[in-house]
Amino acid sequence: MAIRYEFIKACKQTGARLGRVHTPHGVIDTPTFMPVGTQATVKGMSPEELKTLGAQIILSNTYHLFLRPGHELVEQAGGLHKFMNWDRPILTDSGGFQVFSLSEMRKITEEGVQFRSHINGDRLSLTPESATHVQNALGADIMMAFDECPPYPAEYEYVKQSTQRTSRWAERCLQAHRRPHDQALFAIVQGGMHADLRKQSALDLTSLDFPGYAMGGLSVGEPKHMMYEMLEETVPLLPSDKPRYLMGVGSPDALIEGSIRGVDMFDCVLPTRIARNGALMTSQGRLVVRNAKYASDFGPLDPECDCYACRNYSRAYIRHLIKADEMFGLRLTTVHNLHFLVNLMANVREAIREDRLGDFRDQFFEAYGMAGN
Ligand code: PRF
Ligand code: ZN
Repeated sequence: MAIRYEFIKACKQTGARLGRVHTPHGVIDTPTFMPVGTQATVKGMSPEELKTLGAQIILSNTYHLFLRPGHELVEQAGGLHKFMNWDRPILTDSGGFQVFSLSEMRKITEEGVQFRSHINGDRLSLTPESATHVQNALGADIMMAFDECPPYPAEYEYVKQSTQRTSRWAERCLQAHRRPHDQALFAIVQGGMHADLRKQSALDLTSLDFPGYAMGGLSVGEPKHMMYEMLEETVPLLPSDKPRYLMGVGSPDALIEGSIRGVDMFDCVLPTRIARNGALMTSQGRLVVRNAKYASDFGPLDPECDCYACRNYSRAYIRHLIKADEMFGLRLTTVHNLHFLVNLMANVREAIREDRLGDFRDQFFEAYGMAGN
């Protein structure tokens, strides 16, 4: 087995779990947040900076690397870790999501997905087999099964057919997998917002014995309470001795609520994307540093943060950099937002250890401002 999940304890107040995932490139403390490095780089960050802020695992994308520079090239370089100089764990998403959000003229069949490259319009396809082989060439510690993420809202009958096909695809991924000894292939539970389809998906996939399970198809525009309901329906059906990953979720409130419902891993472009618009996550809630009211504010982005940006630079300076289109401004806001979420998860783990995650949630929401994000 490529990875091993070590359960440490459950929070007596909430049931959230504290654990560790052991991978070929080191240990991940869970629950964890994974910064997204879509194109084999977390935009603007060096691997050293990511380590300094405490990131233990990053995510990259099959879809993007398949299109450019090509998985053969990454393999020639010695794999993704070596290519990008990141020696800690990496997870690659399968492309089954990005192909739907980015490419044009997609056509889904039982075989896979045909689409046109969003870069040059080339006619391409991904199948469960090719997505698996591309990920084998990239060489991440954790790779994802090729799935379809149905849109929200979607007709029950469509979601049912799609979810059943995703399960058949998962089995094909498992068959095609060439490196089970050093790459863990996770299955992805789908089922839209339908509890019965989610449960069936979880049952079908858990019968196949994957080393980990993800919940996909959530955070696609549905209200948050609905996502939490779906987690409550699904997580209890997943094996307790394997990691559980909630895909594409990264708002602070959802990281806490997801942890409480038994999720171990999260990823999202949110912190890095909003950073590039000058938006920050702080202990007092969202802050848009571009706003005029910060023009002569010489305090840090977040008075409670000890990241590199907050220790050394003011809101006024960072606002100036962003308004003047200086790259350094975006690097500082990115450092801060990533630090904020990585640190939030360290606080969540500490609270689980001390059986007080419920209190932590209440205090956090009070300071962050209601539902927040
Ligand atoms: N499937 C895959 N990647 C994803 C998702 C999914 O459903 C989501 C949904 N939030 C984010 N990333 N393969
Ligand atoms: Zn900071």
